[in-house]
Amino acid sequence: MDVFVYIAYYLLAMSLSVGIVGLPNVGKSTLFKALTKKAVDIQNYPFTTIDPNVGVVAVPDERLFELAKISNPKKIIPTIIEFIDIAGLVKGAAQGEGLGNKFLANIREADAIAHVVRIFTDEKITHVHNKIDPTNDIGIVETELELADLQTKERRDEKKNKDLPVLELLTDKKVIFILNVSEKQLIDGWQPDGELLKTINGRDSVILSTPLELALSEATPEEKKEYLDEFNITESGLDSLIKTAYKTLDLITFFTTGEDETRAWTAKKNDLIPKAVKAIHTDFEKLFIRAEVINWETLIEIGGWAQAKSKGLIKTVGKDYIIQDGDVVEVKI
Ligand SMILES: Nc1nc2c(ncn2[C@@H]2O[C@H](COP(=O)(O)OP(=O)(O)OP(=O)(O)O)[C@@H](O)[C@H]2O)c(=O)[nH]1
Ligand SMILES: [Mg+2]
Repeated sequence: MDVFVYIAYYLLAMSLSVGIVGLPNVGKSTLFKALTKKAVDIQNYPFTTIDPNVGVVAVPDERLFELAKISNPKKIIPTIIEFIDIAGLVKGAAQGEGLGNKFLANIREADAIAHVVRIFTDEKITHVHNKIDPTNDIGIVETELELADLQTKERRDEKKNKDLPVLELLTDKKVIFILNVSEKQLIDGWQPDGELLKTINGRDSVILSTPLELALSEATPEEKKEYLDEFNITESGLDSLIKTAYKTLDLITFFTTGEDETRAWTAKKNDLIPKAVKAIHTDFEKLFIRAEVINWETLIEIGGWAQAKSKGLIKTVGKDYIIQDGDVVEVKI
């Protein structure tokens, strides 16, 4: 296998994936296009789009750039998250309607679901049920996922094999609702009404306008600032989506830094350090002896690793240390 393809697959295997689902014509592909437009630096990730429906996106993290100021590394590498553009679901998908099975298989592969809900009105863009009704739309998608889970459970029972592993159910996956509003609704400060809030039921949601996100992803930094001011928002909807995905999936970021590269890595909250540093190198989990750890902010305040060391601010930790968000780590093997 071509070495770059290998690296790209390796990175994908390590990253977390979010599947974009929803009814047809709600803006999933427009969102996906915007996400992949802001794809990670091509130099670090040779194939940002391996499959036309899978895109690798950098996780925005200002701390990475602050940290890099200390060591002036040759490379700054963000951590990544993978998004999958899934075909629109129709009623009956669980029975194989539309792209039924392919659709459900794609969702199974994802760690979390981004459920795009159409809020925008546009007579030119057909709504499958000819009516903007977010609560009804969410209900249709969720019913199909529940039906697919029922089939999974039935198949499991049929086999009457108690040793069969408990299959992961689609409805167990974490969901982030993406409420796709028009640019006008965004300016007007649109917010979900009581009925929609009840449907969302405390789960995470992000309000954004996909055509605006597409424009933002193609804009220069100056233009981006102008857009954000015009729409009276502090960050792009995609940035807040990526950050929300992190929160929804209980993920944290830790860093490694040096002259060569300053890099962000993903770990699960409450991971022990040997497990977390496996992201850096698969052998690190086995070979781990101890690590030196300092919070990123403390490191910046003190001005560098050597200064922190002489002041006794670097902790030496063993295998039982739980990695913390914002840790800067040097692993000893
Ligand atoms: N007015 C308006 N049009 C939008 C918006 N988002 C998407 N569209 C348009 O709606 C059409 C469908 O958008 P897509 O992003 O392809 O929708 P999709 O959810 O991927 O649709 P399927 O793949 O068919 O399930 C396109 O013509 C988009 O330009 C929006 O926020 N406002
Ligand atoms: Mg699409």
